[in-house]
Amino acid sequence: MWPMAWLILAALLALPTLAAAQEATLKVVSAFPENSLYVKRLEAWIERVNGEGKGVLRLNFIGGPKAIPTFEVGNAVRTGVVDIAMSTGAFYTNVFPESDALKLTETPVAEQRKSGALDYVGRVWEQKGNMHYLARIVEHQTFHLYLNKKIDRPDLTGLKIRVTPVYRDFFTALGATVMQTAPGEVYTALERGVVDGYGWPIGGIFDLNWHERTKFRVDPGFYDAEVSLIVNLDAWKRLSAAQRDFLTRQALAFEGQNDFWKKYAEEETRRQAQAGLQVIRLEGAQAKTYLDKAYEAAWAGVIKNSPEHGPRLRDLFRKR
Ligand code: 173
Repeated sequence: MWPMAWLILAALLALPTLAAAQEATLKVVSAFPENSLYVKRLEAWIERVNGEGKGVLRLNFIGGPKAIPTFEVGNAVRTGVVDIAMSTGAFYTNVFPESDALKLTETPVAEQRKSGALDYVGRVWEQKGNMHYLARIVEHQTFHLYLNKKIDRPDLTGLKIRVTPVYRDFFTALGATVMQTAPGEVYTALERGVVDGYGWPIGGIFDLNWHERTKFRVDPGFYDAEVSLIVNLDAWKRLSAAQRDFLTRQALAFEGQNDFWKKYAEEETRRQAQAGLQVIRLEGAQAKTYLDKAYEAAWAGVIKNSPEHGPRLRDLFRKR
């Protein structure tokens, strides 16, 4: 009887520690500003995950670029300063240059999962970034050039344009002088007239009031905006199989909502027109030159920076 009582007592004493060990808490940051729609959707997702994950997993949202500056988020994930980030490849080319290639996918992420493209991505992210690639939570958003000076052909000579690695090679190939800033610095750059325009997806220019300082949008759009969840690989491996499974299912459910972005693209196009933004529409041969240059310049950049993975990624990302 007594040994049994001791056993029960020992089990009761161990309970809190066991429970604590069972529920993992992961620190999450965003490379995008807190007032962006990306972050609002992230926070809603985190709330759902925490509701359903009681006793299994807890996500603790630390914040946006005020917590970790946009272009340092990738290294924070690589080294484990944070466990999870919502970011885009262009923001962590300082960790490994292949990251920026995700903008060049020509098929939806659901197809990339079936074709094996995302398995390849996963291996590169693990080996070169010490990251587990969890899910793509933004797609169906073409990038655009927004301007305050009018152009009538695909030539940006004499214009200064705000970029990230997403647009750098393309806008440079069109003759622009480029200046890199995080999203959080775009408004001030426009306000001070430091730049004549900027690159951004079709959706989101109202989030930080850039529409107040924008006259034109150039069509057609190019590439496909990518925002993803990436996890520090050591933190990922520390999770139990059940925790990894739970997080994967939650992230895939989030990714499964990406059709939202199709409707959002239409809404934002309308909203821009209502706000008085004028469209500079390149057509026919000019549109073709513009788009060909966009893809040629970007792939040349990716392949130059990664002769090892660049050509394979181009092959895997192509529409079949
Ligand atoms: O900051 C940017 O213009 C950028 O690179 C980006 C990438 C994905 C989504 C939105 C913006």
